[in-house]
Amino acid sequence: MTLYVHHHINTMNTENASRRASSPVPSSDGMAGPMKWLLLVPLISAFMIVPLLYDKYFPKGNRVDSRALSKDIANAITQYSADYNRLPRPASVSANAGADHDADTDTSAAEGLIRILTGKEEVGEAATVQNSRKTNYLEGMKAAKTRTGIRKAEVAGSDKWVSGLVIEEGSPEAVDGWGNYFLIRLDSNNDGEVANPNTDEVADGRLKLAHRAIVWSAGKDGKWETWGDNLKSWD
Ligand SMILES: [Ca+2]
Ligand SMILES: [Ca+2]
Repeated sequence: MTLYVHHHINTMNTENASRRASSPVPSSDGMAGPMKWLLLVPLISAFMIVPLLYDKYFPKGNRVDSRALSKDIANAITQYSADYNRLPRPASVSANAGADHDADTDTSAAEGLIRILTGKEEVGEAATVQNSRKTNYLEGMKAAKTRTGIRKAEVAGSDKWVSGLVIEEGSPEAVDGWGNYFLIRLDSNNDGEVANPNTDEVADGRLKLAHRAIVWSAGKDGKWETWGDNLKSWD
């Protein structure tokens, strides 16, 4: 064994010697140290960049996405109300609601709000169609991605999609970065403001928000009541 190793080292030395001999640039053994460090630079860079990229595309990415998506939906509702001079009325908001209170809804297919905002109401619904011009107010919203992890949230959501608009079998919906539906508060009583759902902000005295519609995500923990990680369409 010792003999073999010795022989191997000898072979390497011979190879190095011949390489040095054929090299046009004079070289010395002193170069080996700095060269080794130079080779480490890309490796060290990779070790520094990979966690940054991971942060960018995973936990933090979901936060950025969810905030942007909540703003897309809030803007779509505002634009719709400017065009039609009324707010969209999702399934859980009855026809005569809104006289004295604002309404909460979400971005599930069952509520139908996203269907209205994308102009995809059924022809058979002619009498109740709310977006007769079929304007797609969510045209700029990104498409949802296929889920890869397991959804751990307590709130309702999709088992198949995350982070965007889901157009499937004519029942569009929208999900946040963790696959949960966004919650929405509409200014159904038309006084130009809604009660602030954020208990942290309410504690600071910010009771009302001057918006026709506000949209928020339950955040990474999938709980509406924990506002530390929730993502909001306002500010
Ligand atoms: Ca109101
Ligand atoms: Ca939360």
